[in-house]
Amino acid sequence: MRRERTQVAIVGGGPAGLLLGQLLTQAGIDNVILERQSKSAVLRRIRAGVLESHSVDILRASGLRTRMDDLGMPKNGAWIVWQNRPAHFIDIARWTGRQMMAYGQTMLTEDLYAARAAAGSDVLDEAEDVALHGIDGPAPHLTYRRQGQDNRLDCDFVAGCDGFHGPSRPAIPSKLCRVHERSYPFGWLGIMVERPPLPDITYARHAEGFAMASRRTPMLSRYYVQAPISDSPEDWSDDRFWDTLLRRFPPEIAARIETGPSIEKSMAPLRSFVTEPMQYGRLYLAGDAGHIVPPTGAKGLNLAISDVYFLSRGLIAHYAEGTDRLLNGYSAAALRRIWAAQSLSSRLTRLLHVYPDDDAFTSRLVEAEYETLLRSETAQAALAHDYAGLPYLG
Ligand code: FAS
Ligand code: PHB
Repeated sequence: MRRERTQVAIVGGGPAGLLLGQLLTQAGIDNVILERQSKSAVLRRIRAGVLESHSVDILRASGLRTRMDDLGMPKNGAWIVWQNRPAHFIDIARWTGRQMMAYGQTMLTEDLYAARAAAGSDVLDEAEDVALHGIDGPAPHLTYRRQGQDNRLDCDFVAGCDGFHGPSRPAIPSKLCRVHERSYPFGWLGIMVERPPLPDITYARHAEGFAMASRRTPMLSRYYVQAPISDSPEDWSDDRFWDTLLRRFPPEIAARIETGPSIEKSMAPLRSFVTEPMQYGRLYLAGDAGHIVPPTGAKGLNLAISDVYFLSRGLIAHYAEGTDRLLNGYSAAALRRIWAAQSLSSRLTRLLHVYPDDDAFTSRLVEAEYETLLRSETAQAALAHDYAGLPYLG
């Protein structure tokens, strides 16, 4: 058993783990990232596409060199288009004075890997059987197997950034956790296509179901359609996908969508999930390890960034000032933004999707909700503030 030591052991080399590593390294705090997959497998993932302005601020302040300002696209908001009703623009620039950034998670993950390599500390990828030990005491450690070698990593703290299926959350005794969960009777079937995107993110609500248009670059578009949770990507030919998507957009917008062969196709289940608290002993959960939101509000990646912001401040204060007030308050600070994002994501998911058990009364209630949005500047401002994301402090 090879034995090493670090100050903060990070489980998971996705956006949360990588950004935490970046912020700790910048603060001179030694850290090791253990990632189960290969670097190429992590970088093949296609997920989120929108950064809140708060996330952009954190990334800029982190000293991280990203291509965000070259390849990203600042946006004033997003459109909702509703079958046979006027469209609504969620105008975050008008109501919050902020913009959002269309910049893909894949590109951000590439930037984070490059920054870590440039700092001379690679991610330990293909780390198998990562297990957490002694997290309820003062000297936790991890064990893992890598390149045929069994290893032990002693540390002061463990950051569980290992996503929904990782080992960190289950390391917290279930009797000490409150789990809040809701699953949805549908998923998002998504494709990537090498065609020019629509100018703005556009959510479509049709009697048949939801569809959405987004972007990654001026020549790379991302589209989604609501699909039964039992479907798999193999059930959806490109022709079936495009026919469904174009049907769910108003004709004048569908006419502007450039279709083509998909270069990626995947099914994302929708789930709302929060575990409380997000810390136990020397273990701190961040990102999808602690919570999942339906992608309707574009919050998943942004919550991972805000969790990491709060956790890094606590760890930096511990090492720089010897104070643990921020660490002790991590979970409460993170959960305030998490529940605000859960609320927005659930409301938008309800508004924009057709549920299999929707009766006529429910359908009319949902339409009335949209009518209020069209009529009321108060409702428009509230949605814009929620969509833009809670400020980090205060
Ligand atoms: P991640 O899941 O990204 O990363 C966790 C990492 O831990 C992974 O690399 C994993 O391999 C690793 N890991 C797991 N178990 C491990 C173990 N035992 N040992 C070591 N490492 C381990 N959000 C949006 O805002 N918009 C979207 O459109 C959107 N689409 C999504 C589509 C899909 C299919 C999924 C699954 C999520 C989507 N999300 C979206 C949410 C997504 O972007 C997450 O919020 C984001 O990836 C969170 O980052 P992490 O917390 O780092 O978790
Ligand atoms: C995306 O670009 O993938 C995206 C944008 C907005 C969402 C979800 C996903 O709400």
